[in-house]
Amino acid sequence: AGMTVVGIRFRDNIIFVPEVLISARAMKAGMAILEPILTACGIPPAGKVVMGTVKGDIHDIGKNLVGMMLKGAGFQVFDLGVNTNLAKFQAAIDQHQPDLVGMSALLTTTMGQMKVNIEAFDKAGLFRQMRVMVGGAPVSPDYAKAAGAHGYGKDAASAVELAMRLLKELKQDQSQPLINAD
Ligand code: B1M
Repeated sequence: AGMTVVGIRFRDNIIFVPEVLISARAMKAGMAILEPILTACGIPPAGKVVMGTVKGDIHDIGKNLVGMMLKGAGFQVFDLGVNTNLAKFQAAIDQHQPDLVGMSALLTTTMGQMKVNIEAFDKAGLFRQMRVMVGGAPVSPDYAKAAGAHGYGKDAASAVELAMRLLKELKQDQSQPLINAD
């Protein structure tokens, strides 16, 4: 709940990156104490997210903020780090079976990698089991749509709202029976 307040204040330009990083550090310290207790209680996470900065790109401040906020909202986050190629995303999807995959890009020269990855996920038939969200300074809602993403996050707070919405839509879709095209 505290990180939700931080996210909203950051979105509204009341606080800035240093304050968010300090809050994230405090949350991490708190989570280190709470995590073993929560695990022992068997409380399931809100959802699972695999995320990374795309191939060729080493910017990670924004991605880390988004990851922190998602953790604060109860998601289990598998962070693949920076310069993440398609094979690494695919291996993590195989291993963790996430509900959501999040991709971040800060360069106009690397954002195209999002489309390449999304097309590969689609080709592999992964959209029955997961949704894709994208973000980063050069990414726009129009680009996200053209790349085939299910959603675009402008900042860390909207990324959490988006993740909640995509998770809800995914669960609704999964509860519908598959229609046989034959
Ligand atoms: Co670089 N860099 N940089 N850089 N850098 C930019 C992005 C740039 C705009 C600076 C400029 O020229 N004005 C420019 C890109 C130009 C372009 O593509 N059009 C640029 C460049 C050119 C480069 C290099 C190529 C420079 C060089 O070597 N010649 C090089 C690239 C290296 C590479 O990646 N291969 C490079 C390197 C670096 C540093 C390593 C020095 C450092 C990164 C350190 C790090 O990340 N650990 C760095 C930095 C810090 C920046 C700027 C100054 C700041 C980026 C940042 O962290 N912003 C940036 C200029 C700028 O943006 N003013 C710049 C703060 C962060 C909180 O915001 O990342 O946008 P942001 O994340 C936001 C949202 O976008 C959103 O939520 C976040 C939180 O609100 N969001 C998501 C992000 N990911 C999301 C994912 C989601 C949802 C929302 O769902 C999954």
